[in-house]
Amino acid sequence: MASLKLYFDMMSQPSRSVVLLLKANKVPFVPHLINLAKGAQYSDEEFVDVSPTKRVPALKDGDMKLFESTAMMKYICAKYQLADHWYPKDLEKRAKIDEYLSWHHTNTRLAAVSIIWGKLFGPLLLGKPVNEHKIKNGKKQMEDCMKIYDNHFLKDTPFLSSKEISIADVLAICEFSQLELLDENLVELSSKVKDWQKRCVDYFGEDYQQVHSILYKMKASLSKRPKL
Ligand SMILES: N[C@@H](CCC(=O)N[C@@H](CS)C(=O)NCC(=O)O)C(=O)O
Repeated sequence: MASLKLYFDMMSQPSRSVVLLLKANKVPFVPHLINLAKGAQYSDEEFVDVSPTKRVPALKDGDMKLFESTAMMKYICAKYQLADHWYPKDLEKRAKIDEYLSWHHTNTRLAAVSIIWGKLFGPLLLGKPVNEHKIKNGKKQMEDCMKIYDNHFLKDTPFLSSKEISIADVLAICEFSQLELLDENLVELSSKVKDWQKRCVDYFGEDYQQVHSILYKMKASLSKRPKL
């Protein structure tokens, strides 16, 4: 039996990142679903013991417990000796991947989360009205992010600050995919970002589709509802 146990919900962007990395590298793991919509992050005692923040993803490997998707992906790269491009050993290359990983949380993720909660999850899950202020701020931040992607992370490279795909790309594409739940014209991605996104999706092929199947199902059911 696999030693690695992963606690996740596929509706969670960082959860999808970790699952995608594991699947793409055929690393076996024991899945433990945490249904956030049902509050399992609070009620599942085994999970709460592993993740003191009560957030997914989290993992357990023997006695080792870990939360935070980026820490987990780095651990998986080292423990399972994944191909170097995922998280290069070369100091400079690694620093550039770390640069994206650090930037991601307060930029791409913050912008995407503001938009998605303002427009969709707030009304749908919490019964709140659409929050135009949140959406406006998120869109502005996403526009700023596009400039950094175009002029920095994707300036001269097909993947984020790298000639080859890495855990930075995994983290980023699983955040952008959440925006697919929204109307297509709500968030404007730059053409460079769209091309990079397609490159990543093509790279992962069936694994990407599998990891996102729950999102596609939700998108299909949302399309049958009156627009918010
Ligand atoms: N920085 C964390 C973010 C984890 C996170 O925000 N997880 C969300 C789902 S995407 C969660 O578990 N939320 C549950 C809650 O807030 O109750 C990571 O990258 O792992």
